[in-house]
Amino acid sequence: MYHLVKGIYSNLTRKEEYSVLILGLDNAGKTTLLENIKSQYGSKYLTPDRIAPTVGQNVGHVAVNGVVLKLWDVGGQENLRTLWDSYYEAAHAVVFVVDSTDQQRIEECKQALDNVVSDDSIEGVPILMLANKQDCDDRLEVEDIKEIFNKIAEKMSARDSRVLPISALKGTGVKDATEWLVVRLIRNKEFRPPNYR
Ligand code: G3D
Ligand code: MG
Repeated sequence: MYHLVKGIYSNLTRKEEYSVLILGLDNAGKTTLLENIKSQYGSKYLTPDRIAPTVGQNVGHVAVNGVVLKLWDVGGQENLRTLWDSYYEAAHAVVFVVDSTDQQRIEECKQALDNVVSDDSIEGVPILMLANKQDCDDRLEVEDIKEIFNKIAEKMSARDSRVLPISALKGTGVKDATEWLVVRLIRNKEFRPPNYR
């Protein structure tokens, strides 16, 4: 009886969990974004001045609109980028963070995103591009970033994709971005079913 009740209870309380991969070049703001999402949705917060370059991976769980997001912040240095594809099969969405102030590396950034969207194991998965550091004066505007990434966006036409402006440091736009993501994750759930926890 205990097991039956426990089983029914855990069925009622189990939550859908979606894995979200946070990718982008090193210094784009991935770890800052993860910490900001955790702070806005009530997970333990690490202050931005304690963030060191990510060598392995950081993982955070947050509950948003009735589902759980498992956010993976994978290191973005060149030698770590080859590891990204080992995460693709388990990913329900990709967040690609762009440093809007780093015009010098925009080509490298395009190449990195192109590699991501060209990977078969991630086909059909929603992709959210975030034009980060929009609080800085020397930034590219979201429209410029859209234009730069237009060619790649054409390859993504069959799936949900979007470019949104944020400041991961100040938290501006982060909730809108997270909520956009949750809607798309749920919409895509037959194609890529969630895990249950
Ligand atoms: P990464 O994890 O993608 O490598 P980090 O990037 O999150 O470590 O961020 C790299 C640097 O960019 C950090 O600065 C961080 O504070 C800064 N940063 C991240 N997001 C924003 C933002 O929205 N606005 C501004 N102005 N800065 C941002 P430091 O100086 O600590 O290296
Ligand atoms: Mg990092």
